[in-house]
Amino acid sequence: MSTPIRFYSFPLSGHAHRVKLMLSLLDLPHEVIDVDLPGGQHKQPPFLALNPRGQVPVIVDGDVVLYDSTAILVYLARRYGGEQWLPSDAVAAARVQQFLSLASGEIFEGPNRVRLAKLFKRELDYGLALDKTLGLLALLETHLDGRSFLAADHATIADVACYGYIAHVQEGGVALAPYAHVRAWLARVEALPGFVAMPVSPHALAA
Ligand SMILES: N[C@@H](CCC(=O)N[C@@H](CS)C(=O)NCC(=O)O)C(=O)O
Repeated sequence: MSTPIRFYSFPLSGHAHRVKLMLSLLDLPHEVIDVDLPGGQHKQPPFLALNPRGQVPVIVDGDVVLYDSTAILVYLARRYGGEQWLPSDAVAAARVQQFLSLASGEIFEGPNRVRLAKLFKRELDYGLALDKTLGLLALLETHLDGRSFLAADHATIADVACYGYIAHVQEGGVALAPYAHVRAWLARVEALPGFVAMPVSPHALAA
């Protein structure tokens, strides 16, 4: 690789953390560019030229510009990671995809939104987001009973995609104590070589 990957991020973004974690697990040289989300930098033309959806994360790798966290995980795994992170076998790949969809669906609607409500005081239906979060955690608790990782017997991008918002769900007012299998899975992800944590929000520390 000639030049480092440019990674447009925001420190407290769980979506951006997926990319940060993958870059670190793969030990890929990269340059982090923090985007001023509170200041609206992501809705200005220079950033919209990179991502017309006006969101982080974005990566620029040579002439490849990509947005959307799970799409970026697919790219990094295929280009730099090999079979382990995203298998090519039809069934194994589909099992990974099930959890990328979960990350963009239920995790977005549940753990992401309870955290948005509590930490960032976003006006949204907290009760609905909480219901979705509890349903999701129950589903994961059952799924992880007897499994080490989400989509294979080793870590894949499914685990990378799902980790951050589940690990930080307590910032959204949801306790992880009742979910022993989920907590054991989080610990297994945290033990991976190259693991990097998502920062705890100063608001959460003050609460
Ligand atoms: N589907 C996108 C969602 C990204 C997303 O929601 N990013 C948030 C930060 S966590 C953002 O940039 N929000 C600003 C906005 O939507 O205006 C992904 O997976 O990357």
